[in-house]
Amino acid sequence: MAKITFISFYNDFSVGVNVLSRVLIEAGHKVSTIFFKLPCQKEIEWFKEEPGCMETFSPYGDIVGSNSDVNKASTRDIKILLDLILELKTDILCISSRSPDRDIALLVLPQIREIFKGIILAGGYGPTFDPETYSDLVDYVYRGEAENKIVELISLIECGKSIEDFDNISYKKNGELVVNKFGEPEEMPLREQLINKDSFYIDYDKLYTYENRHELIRYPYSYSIFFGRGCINTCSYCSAGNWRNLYKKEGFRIPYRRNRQIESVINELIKAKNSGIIFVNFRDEYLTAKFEVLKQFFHMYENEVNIPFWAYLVPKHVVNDPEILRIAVDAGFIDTVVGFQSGSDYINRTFFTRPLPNKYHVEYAHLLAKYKINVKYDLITFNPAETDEHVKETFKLIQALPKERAYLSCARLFFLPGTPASKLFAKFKNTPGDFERYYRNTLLYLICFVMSENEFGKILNNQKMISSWQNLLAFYKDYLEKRGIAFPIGTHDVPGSITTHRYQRMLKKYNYPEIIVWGNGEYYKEMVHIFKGESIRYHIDDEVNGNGIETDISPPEVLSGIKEQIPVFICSSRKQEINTKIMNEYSNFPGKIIV
Ligand code: B12
Ligand code: SF4
Repeated sequence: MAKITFISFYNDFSVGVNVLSRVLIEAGHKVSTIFFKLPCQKEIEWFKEEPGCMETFSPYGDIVGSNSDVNKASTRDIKILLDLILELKTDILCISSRSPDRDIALLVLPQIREIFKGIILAGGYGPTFDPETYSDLVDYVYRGEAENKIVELISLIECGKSIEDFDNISYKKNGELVVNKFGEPEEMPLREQLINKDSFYIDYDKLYTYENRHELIRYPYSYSIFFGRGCINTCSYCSAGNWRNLYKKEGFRIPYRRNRQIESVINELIKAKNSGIIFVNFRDEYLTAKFEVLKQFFHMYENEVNIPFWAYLVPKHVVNDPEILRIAVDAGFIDTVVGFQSGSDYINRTFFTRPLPNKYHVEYAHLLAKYKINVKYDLITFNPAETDEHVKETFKLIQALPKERAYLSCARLFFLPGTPASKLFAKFKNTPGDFERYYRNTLLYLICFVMSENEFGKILNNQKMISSWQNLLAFYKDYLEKRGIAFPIGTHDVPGSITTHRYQRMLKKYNYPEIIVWGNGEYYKEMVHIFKGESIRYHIDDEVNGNGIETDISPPEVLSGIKEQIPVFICSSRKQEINTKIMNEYSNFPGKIIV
């Protein structure tokens, strides 16, 4: 049995590490995980000439940097990390990282190398696409998927045998990079994850354990999962969509999608639900399968999981068959992203290798609006291939989008290694002198989003305004403030954001003969109207000075006496706590708890 420690950078959760941890623990190893630095986004004053991580724009117009560009590891952070590695008595260290983690890897790995005498392995997107850099920093790089290889790999290392001939391994020998061939990938990757309580989080000079991670992590009640792996597109700037091409170069044809068995996904989610999770993120490139399979999955999800979820659906599939969307919404679909990237179909086709015309995405956006889905529209700015005409096409696109429950998210074009984008854009030269123009265009997109066509036309005719990003930014901020415009994020914290309309839909669909409502505070007051006309067996308000509603029974021991399948609707800012309380204290309660 080996003592293995994973290190993941700028993450608070890693499906890859969780999957590998399960496989290793089932094989008898002891596994710990260290999340070194958490995901971080901060406003910055100006663009970096060469950002190490993606730069984006807040919907309020500010420039936002991320991760190592804005929250570098301090000397104290690193000291805590080194001490922890030694304290855990690690035998084998497994680094899991992405390309933008390069800076932190270059900073931290040499220091780890000095104090840690065991074998260091590195895997994930970063080392897979850049074995050259990583093989100088660690003993061995593992490229590609590892769930069917990791146990054998670790046991060879444990027995002191060489892994130099092992498939997918890269390393430096006499200064030369050795890159081994790939082994057969799994037909059905992404096994069930293990949520490892032996996890540590280091950020802002402090160490947190799994138990007190809530102090650091904003949404510890959400769960990330994959229904399957693989994208049906291959956008030029994306590593996930080009994963299949990586395998193709190695002689393996993997299908566009490799979906897990429905039962395995549902079982994993039921376990997550029973542990108190109240939000699910499907991290699939697209949550997609044959319609019949997807339909069956959403039905099972609705019946057995029924937690609101975030996912990407395939716009064209939904437009061709809107029934998919209806079933997804019934299951709990409440939030998503629609990627437009450019308003020009030509730019999307030629430079982003995204062949689907925008009209499908616009139609999809209208369908989403019909179902009150929260949505973020993605655009890529700083695109040197775009002319003024393409920028105008983007204005037109923005004007055609539904605006309710939506916001515009602009990101600066960013080249990831292993993706074709850098070649496609190679002939263009961007200089810092261009940054002001790009920023002005981005601000105009944001302004266009909140204005009528008429109003926006006037802005475009105002030369003084549009020739200065400072003027545009000041005008935009003032415009938002005067009109009280704020942009929505789908969260349990605000009733109208994901809960009110979802509950309304369920009440209508199921027409329950009786319900129980557990609600308190302002949260409940805001949504009480939806229960008008319902037959409510009990109103539960367990706040000592509950200012929400009249209380029939308090405290809610009443639940323990109920034998019928009567649903409980939780309308409270303490949703997670109440949900956990019902599960722990009234575990025999037969009804559904609807979060
Ligand atoms: C979820 C996710 C996130 C989450 C991560 C936390 C979480 N909750 O899981 C969040 C939202 C934080 C995130 C952030 C970012 N992400 Co992200 N993210 C993803 C996503 C959608 C899933 C990752 C995943 O779980 N994959 C599935 C697992 C099983 O795969 P895996 O991690 O690669 O692990 C497998 C192998 O790589 C290998 N492996 C992995 N680690 C190790 C270690 C060892 C030792 C070994 C042997 C093997 C091994 O085995 C695993 C099992 O097969 C991917 C896209 C995708 N579909 O993969 C993008 C992706 C990983 N993200 C990406 C990027 C760039 C980012 C950012 C860093 C962008 C930025 N701003 O710079 C940001 C961080 C910014 C921020 N502040 O939020 C890129 C990475 C590309 C690259 N070349 O590195 C991806 C691929 C998307 C893309 N555009 O192509 N992300
Ligand atoms: S659709 Fe999304 S996940 Fe798929 S290749 Fe394009 S950007 Fe990547």
